Amino acid sequence: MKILLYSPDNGVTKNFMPHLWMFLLQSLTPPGHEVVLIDGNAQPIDEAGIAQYVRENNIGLVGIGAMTRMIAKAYRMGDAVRAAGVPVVMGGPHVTEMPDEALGRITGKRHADAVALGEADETWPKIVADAARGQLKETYAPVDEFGQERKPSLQGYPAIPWDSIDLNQFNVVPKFAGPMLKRFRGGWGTFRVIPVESGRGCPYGCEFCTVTGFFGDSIRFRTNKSVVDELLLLKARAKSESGQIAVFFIDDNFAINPKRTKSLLRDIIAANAQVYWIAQISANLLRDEELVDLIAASGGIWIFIGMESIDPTNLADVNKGFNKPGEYAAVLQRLADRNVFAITSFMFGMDNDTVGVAERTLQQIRTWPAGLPIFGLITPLPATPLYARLEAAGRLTRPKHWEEFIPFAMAHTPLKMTIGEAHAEVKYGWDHSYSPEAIAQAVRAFNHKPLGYRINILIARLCFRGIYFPQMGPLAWVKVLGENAQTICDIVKEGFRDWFSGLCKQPARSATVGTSGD
Ligand code: B12
Ligand code: SF4
Repeated sequence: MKILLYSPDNGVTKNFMPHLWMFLLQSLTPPGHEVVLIDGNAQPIDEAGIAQYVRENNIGLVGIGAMTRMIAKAYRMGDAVRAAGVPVVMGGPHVTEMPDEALGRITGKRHADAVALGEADETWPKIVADAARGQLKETYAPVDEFGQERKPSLQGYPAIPWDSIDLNQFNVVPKFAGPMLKRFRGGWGTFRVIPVESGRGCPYGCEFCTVTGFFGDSIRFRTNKSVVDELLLLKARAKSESGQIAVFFIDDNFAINPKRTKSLLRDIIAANAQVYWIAQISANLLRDEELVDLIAASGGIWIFIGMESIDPTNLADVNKGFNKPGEYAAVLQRLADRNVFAITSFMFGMDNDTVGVAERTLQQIRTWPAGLPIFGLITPLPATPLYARLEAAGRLTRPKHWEEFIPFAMAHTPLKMTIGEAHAEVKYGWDHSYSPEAIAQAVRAFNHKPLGYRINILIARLCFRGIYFPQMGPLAWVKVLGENAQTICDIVKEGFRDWFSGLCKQPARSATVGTSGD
């Protein structure tokens, strides 16, 4: 049987990396079946296109996975595939929380023949076998022989064949620049961000987060060896292409068990498996100096920190009181001292937020080492405690906000400001962090460091800008590059100066970002 796995785009932002679930399920597919992947972020496709694709390619089963914000598109694509006579199975966080919606038990409009609830590592082979026999069941749940929920162990995690997977669609380096950049600083002919998971689960139970409910508070890890082997494979591939690979450790909270994280990082270093890497770690776990040392030594360059708010009352309200705003500066400095920088994520529209929250937050941010601040609105995702609380209080203004995804739009009324005011705060945050002046200032903050750091922050800021400001087509990019021309020119001039002086000297390994091995 030929199987298509499809991940929809959200039509607004572009993902910079592929979705892991597609490669994971592909690797877990029993022999005898062929699996093809379409990620809508890289290969945009519409309803007519997918219907034509499944017909022309003799597809026997389509698997669709989506987060809440992509679910409306996922349903439309599922409808088109089913109308073409091909069965659809859906999985991922949204349909796990709302299986009846996908199966048409609420509205009568059915979008999927089957739904895979929760983690599908063990149910996927069964789904494929049932589909091949034409006997798909409606729901597949990860349960043991006694019907008790069973979270898959990650000890037998499959080897994802990253060395042979076609990753052309996820190359961030424009085609025209590739051949020239192949020779730049150890090879930048390609640059890709690849998702790798080292473990699953986070027990913290923040009120707005689906992770604790979905992956459970049972934390599970892959063996250090399987993670290290995966990194070595990726590193070898990057080298063979004269390119670069950065790994995004997509664990919910990469250092949730600091002892284990440290042992993994030590093994990465011992195996010379360092690549540039990014991970999500909560601020409280970054108090540990030894952990931060190992992060830097093993290739960590960006750490995503869910700061959420600088107001302890807000944090307590959403069960994230373990975040201590008073220590944010020290945490970020500890990272910056080791040349590791932070993506700091904030949510506005929280219950204790009032007008001016964005400026108050920016005042704090300006005192921290420069990084990548991002701003969003607190969003009631289905099946979260936040959703239940707001529903009970009658505060949901768009209880089914996912039926029509609107970026950066509240779905409930904040307590101390209006919805419009909350939207304005988010805009203020982005405007003042990603204007050409703000970008230039962030780049200047790295003036005392080697050029690699300035290139890193410039590219990252230009890309992250696109999370809020429409930046989808080439024209939008031309505009952004034009607006930031001065900063870009300064960096390019300095790069050429470095390059020429490098030509005159004995070749030496230049101090670029992080500690990626070679
Ligand atoms: C990496 C990641 C991202 C990446 C992008 C995704 C990517 N390219 O990988 C980035 C950083 C860009 C991102 C952004 C956002 N993310 Co995110 N992200 C994650 C994260 C940490 C890991 C995803 C992952 O790969 N997991 C590992 C894989 C193996 O798990 P999985 O995807 O769930 O797949 C398993 C099952 O669900 C199932 N499955 C999944 N799909 C399918 C399909 C079929 C057919 C079948 C059978 C089974 C199946 O099988 C898999 C194996 O068990 C998750 C949290 C988490 N741990 O999952 C949040 C998560 C998915 N993100 C979330 C959110 C809310 C967001 C944002 C909206 C945040 C924001 N406010 O901006 C944005 C939206 C991005 C967008 N595209 O519009 C929520 C989604 C909740 C929901 N109900 O939708 C999650 C769950 C985290 C949370 N805090 O609750 N995210
Ligand atoms: S620490 Fe992060 S992953 Fe864990 S529950 Fe809170 S928001 Fe979710």
